[in-house]
Amino acid sequence: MSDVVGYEVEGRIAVLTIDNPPVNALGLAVREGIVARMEQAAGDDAADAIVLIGAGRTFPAGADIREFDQPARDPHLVAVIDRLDGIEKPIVAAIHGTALGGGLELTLGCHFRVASPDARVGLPEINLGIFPGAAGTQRLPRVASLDHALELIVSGRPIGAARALEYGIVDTVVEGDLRAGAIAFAEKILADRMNRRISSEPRAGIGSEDEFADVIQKYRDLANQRFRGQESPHQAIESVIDGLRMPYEDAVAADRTRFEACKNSDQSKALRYAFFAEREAAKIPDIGKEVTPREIGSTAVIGAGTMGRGIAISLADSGLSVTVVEAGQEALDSGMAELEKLYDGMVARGRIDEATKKERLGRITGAVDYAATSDVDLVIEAAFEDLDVKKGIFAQLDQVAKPGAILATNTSYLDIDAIAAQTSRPEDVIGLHYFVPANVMRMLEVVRADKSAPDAVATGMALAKRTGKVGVLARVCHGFIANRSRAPLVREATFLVEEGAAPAQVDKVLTDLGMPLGPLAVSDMSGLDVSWRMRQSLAGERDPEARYMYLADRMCELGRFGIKAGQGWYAYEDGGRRPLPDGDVEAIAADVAREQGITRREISDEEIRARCLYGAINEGAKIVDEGIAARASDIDVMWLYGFGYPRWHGGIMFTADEIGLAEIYEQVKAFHGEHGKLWEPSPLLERLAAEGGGFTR
Ligand code: 3H9
Repeated sequence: MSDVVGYEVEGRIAVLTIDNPPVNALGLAVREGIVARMEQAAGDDAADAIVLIGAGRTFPAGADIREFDQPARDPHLVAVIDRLDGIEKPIVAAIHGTALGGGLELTLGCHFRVASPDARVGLPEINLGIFPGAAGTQRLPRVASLDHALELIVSGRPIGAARALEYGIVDTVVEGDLRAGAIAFAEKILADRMNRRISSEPRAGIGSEDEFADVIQKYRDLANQRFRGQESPHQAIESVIDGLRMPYEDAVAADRTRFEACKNSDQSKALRYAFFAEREAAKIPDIGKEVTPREIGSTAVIGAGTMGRGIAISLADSGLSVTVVEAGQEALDSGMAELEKLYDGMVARGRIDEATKKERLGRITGAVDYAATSDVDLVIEAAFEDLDVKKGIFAQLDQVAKPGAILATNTSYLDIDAIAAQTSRPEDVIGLHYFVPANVMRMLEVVRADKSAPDAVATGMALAKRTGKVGVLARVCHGFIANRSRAPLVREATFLVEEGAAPAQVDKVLTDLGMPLGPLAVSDMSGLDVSWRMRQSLAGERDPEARYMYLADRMCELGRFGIKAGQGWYAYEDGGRRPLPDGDVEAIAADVAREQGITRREISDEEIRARCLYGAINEGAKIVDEGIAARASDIDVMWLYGFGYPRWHGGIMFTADEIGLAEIYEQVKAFHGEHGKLWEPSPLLERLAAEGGGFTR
């Protein structure tokens, strides 16, 4: 009998417990176990009703995603769920934790559902490029309204127990011990002689597309807005529509074919890869679970500029107290006023209410003296991006911070080893590179300096999780993982404009790949002067043999700093933010090209794609080779959350593997010949291309 599904009889109730850590995923053994135990309960004279519950932290959180790469094995989850319809004894699903995907579908096969108050239920399949493939698209609309069913299916977002009760997905919410509550509920069903509720009934179709046209359109619009370029939400809607007009069996059969096509699609493979890459990124190869992160309760942020304010909000929103330190009272007052405005904006948009704003803002205090940081567990410096400024701040922090406090710098490219060297405790120094706006962007690049202590690094990663961010660990180099791997994309974009492409052409190639904005539009938003200053500060280290970004410099010399200046790679009218093509840019590019002896030409979209993408991939390979990233998939996670790379393409390194490394290597070599030193092929790329290997597989 099954090891992973336990069987006990309590009173007249058989209790089946699924025990397959960590999340009770519905792999083959669990599916077989459920069928075997259900048959056992059906034939057990000592049992009149059945409770199905999960051991550990959750009811099954879905099908076992790892099985999707293997041939399907019977019993299929649909068959397991359909079998429950025929069991004459009432079955109660007892839900705690997260009943997701196949887990929720399994509960729909049960005749009743009870849940803990903090349980969550949902159908997140579309995030994996599939849709609920175990009859959820047929059963949920029969249990909840079509609107609510489509909400769960198309948004992919789970809902809490209270909402599930409101939608009719659960029958009752059980306070206290769930197992006991579910048994009591089953006893009540028997006492009240309640009929089993079978969610595949009525067996005939349940409506017509016309009847529900408005609801369907609402979710088609949602799919287009939120999942631009992604196929599975549309397939999910088609599957629900099938169920309106076809009998249950026929709709399930149609689902099966549609589901297999989705599962085998490139989009689903990439999305599944992204799911596991994200979880892998949380693991630090040489820092195991035995290393405990330090306790963080109170924090301080140095600097009340855009970055500092965003960081302070992110910390305060996660329940941490924050002291914001500025150099003078005036700067502090204006920073704090801006900070309050950000909260006001959230209230105005209905994201939070006034009481929540007060509570969160109440956790943030201001100070003009570093002494205010003397008691806190974590200090994050978010000052101007200048090595000397940062060194000075760390020397001061060293004087006042309490022993064991984490001293973090929010630099995006500077040498953290040099910053740590200003303190007597480099083991407490790490990098925490936030992305703008820091309270919104989910990416957090945690940088491990040469002397960072393992528990300091673990604290940075734990902070990411606690503040709802995705932490990716990097080692120190110029630009770390994020900015170093992205730099070639921006560099090539500007070179291509110099050589004859229009900014809009370059950007369009990248947005056609699925990126939300092209690199030149992004530069206009963040300000061309930011990287100009960086290039100036690095002028002494410039390699005279490498091609230089003369055009980007010229744009800045002409005051074309981007949106804030009303002109950059594009023109902006009347203080607006809509990029408009600007003929002056072409003239400026032509001047610079002439000075540099570059003959301008027509540039193909294909060349733009290859130069921008392969430049980043080649740099990514160097980053892995040098150990700056622990693994190639960490670079991908960074691009997904930091730069809006389309999740259904997995990330740049995954894309490289899909294209084939031999092809990329040949192209990089060719660009090296044409454009020189910046295209030096990565030795790792060269080796993997020769071996027929991949970065991510
Ligand atoms: C589906 O159900 C299809 C059906 O409609 C049709 C079928 C025919 N499978 O995230 P965590 C692993 S599709 C395999 O760190 P948390 C995860 O990799 C599925 N493994 O924990 C990690 O492993 P490791 C629909 C899974 O507490 C460990 O569990 N369901 C699965 O932060 C812990 O995970 C979903 O899409 C899985 N389904 O979050 C839900 N789930 O320790 C996907 C997790 O080796 N899962 N693992 O790195 C989640 O959203 C989160 O894991 C969850 C817990 C919220 C459950």
